[in-house]
Amino acid sequence: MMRVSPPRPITCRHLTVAEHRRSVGRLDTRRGFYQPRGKDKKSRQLHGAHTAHPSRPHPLHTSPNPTDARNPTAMASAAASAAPESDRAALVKAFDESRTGVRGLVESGVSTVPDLFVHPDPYASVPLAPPGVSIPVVDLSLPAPVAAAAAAAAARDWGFFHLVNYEALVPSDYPARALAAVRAFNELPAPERSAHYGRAMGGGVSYSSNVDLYRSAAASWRDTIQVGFGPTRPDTERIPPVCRSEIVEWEAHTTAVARAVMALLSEGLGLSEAALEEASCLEGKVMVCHYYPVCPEPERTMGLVPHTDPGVLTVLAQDGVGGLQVKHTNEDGESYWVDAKPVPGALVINVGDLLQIMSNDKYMSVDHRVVMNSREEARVSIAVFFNPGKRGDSVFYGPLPDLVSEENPPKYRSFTMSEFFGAFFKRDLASKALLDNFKL
Ligand SMILES: O=C(O)CCC(=O)C(=O)O
Repeated sequence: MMRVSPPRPITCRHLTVAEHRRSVGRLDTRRGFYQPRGKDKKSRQLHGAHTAHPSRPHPLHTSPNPTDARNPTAMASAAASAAPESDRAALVKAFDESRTGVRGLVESGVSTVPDLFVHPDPYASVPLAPPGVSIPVVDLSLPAPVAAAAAAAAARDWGFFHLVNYEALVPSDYPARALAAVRAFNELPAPERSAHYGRAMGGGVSYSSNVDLYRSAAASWRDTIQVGFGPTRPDTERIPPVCRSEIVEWEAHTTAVARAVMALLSEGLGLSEAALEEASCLEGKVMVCHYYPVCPEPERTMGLVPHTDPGVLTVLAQDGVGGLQVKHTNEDGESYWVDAKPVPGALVINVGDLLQIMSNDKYMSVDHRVVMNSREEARVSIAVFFNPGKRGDSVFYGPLPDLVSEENPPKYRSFTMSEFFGAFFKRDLASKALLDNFKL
């Protein structure tokens, strides 16, 4: 299953000096975003958010009046910028009913971030990492015991790592083909996209903006195709044709990668390499294909708010634009956000809440977020969340029995998957403490 080559001494990669300089430059730029801004709310409402982009005519701008009822995207964009706070629910609805997502707002020519999407001081809470800090790298071509030790250390200390040299498991044109196909869908003309828009997971597939749009305090700058691949298979005909075969193929390839990573992480816990797979952790899977459109004011919104993933393991492919950040707490107890800078050919792997529970806190599920950092290029990422597939009222999950003893008592009670996901869906993405529901 894994290609074996002579051990290489380094499994954790740190930034080069040139990369440090570049990242420091970027961090400074981003800090500069906190500087006082020329435009106050009123002037934005008067001049900014529904100004048509003069150099980019768009089919949605056929109406000279942006509130023309035949032009729902322009209506949503005008409403999103001009109505008072108390009308937020109506704005959310108008935006959702435009059926073209954040990409539709950009197409309509917004020149500022509409109030619906404004996050209060989005980048101020935790500092950015000092130069030289980067997430670990695990090399799948190393001998299994070496790779397992590296994966276990990364899962314990970071909850995140880059996975490299997995090519034995994935055709060479992936994940690039899948990322390009998702981009192609999101860059179709609005009427073609909107034909697929909807929040219901009909046949296990949906395309919408912000899964938690109606629950969150502020919307985020992204649109998402979501496909539930297991335990029930989706009706793949519902996946938009322009990215259908690539999405279906990528699911098979990520499953192969997840199997290999779960084997390493099982070994890292001192269990048999099949332990997590035998607990059905490869059988439940949801793929989310995110599109983060270009943003006129990246400093005022977020791509994805800080959150942990609820499941066992996430396999993420990202293009070269960047924006994913991981919260890390160092040995001195200092926390900061670390850029998970795109590494060519690498996948990002992270531990979810369920794996933290199953490992009895040996592995950590950590906060991560996506910052908007590009006014020029839209970002695409595809995450596949792996969860236990065996469900039902008599199937319980909790710390794996082989990992608990009198000296190492369970830190969590056991629960069914319906209880677990019930707790997850009650909260908005940003709220913490899913784990607290199950702590002993
Ligand atoms: O787009 C990304 O890089 C992260 C996606 C993610 O964290 C999520 O979907 O939960």
